[in-house]
Amino acid sequence: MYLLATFQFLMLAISLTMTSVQGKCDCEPKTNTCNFVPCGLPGSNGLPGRDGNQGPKGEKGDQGQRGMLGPPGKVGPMGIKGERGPQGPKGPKGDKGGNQELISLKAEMTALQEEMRMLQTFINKYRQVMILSGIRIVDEKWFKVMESEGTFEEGKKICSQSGAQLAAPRNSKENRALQQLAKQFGKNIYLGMSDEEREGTFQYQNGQTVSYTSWASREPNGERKENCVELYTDGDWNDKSCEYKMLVVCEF
Ligand code: MAN
Ligand code: CA
Repeated sequence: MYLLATFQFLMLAISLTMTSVQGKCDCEPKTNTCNFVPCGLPGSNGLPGRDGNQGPKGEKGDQGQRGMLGPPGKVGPMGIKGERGPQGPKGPKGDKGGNQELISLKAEMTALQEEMRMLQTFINKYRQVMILSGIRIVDEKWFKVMESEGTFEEGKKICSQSGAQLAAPRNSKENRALQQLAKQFGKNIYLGMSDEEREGTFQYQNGQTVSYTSWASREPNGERKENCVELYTDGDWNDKSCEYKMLVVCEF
């Protein structure tokens, strides 16, 4: 700063000297002669000027130094499958022949027995509910008490409308089921048979001659007046006129 100020002072002094030598003079216009008049002492140094404008962009610098080592890259793809290895050593001795199979068969049987027990429980409950509803199952035959009572002809019609026919027991087991229904509902039942076509020969609805019977003593005795058959609540049969109103039981 001190050197700059000294330099500036010197430059100003030189400049002022030059000016006074070249033209700072009082000339006589008429004579065209000059009289040198010595100029005053140089003034004191002025205040420094304002900062100049930003200079132009510098030239491109030299290449920098090599950077530090970067982080490792991502894992590469899986390699190709290797070759099959050598055969392993011999395994331990197996169980005694058939033992394992027997154990698994026993477990399977126990599971099946449990399933059977549950199914039987289900069937028993189902049967109980059906009995209360007037349904009895004997082997593959189902007997069902219908809602309304009727004569022999009405009974036949009611059953056929349900795709069934009037119940006709073919053996003592079926007869017993019907007897239980008659007893349960307190009413006699018309059976699906008659001797209307040929007096004295009772036939099923399909025309076949009746093969199983359970006549009460001294029955049938009605001859041409009693062509239908009723089942008493004790399971015995009686030939009877077809016009009474009885419990209608169909077989499916
Ligand atoms: C009534 C009727 C007959 C039946 C006799 C039995 O008269 O039901 O069909 O044979 O009773 O005593
Ligand atoms: Ca009779």
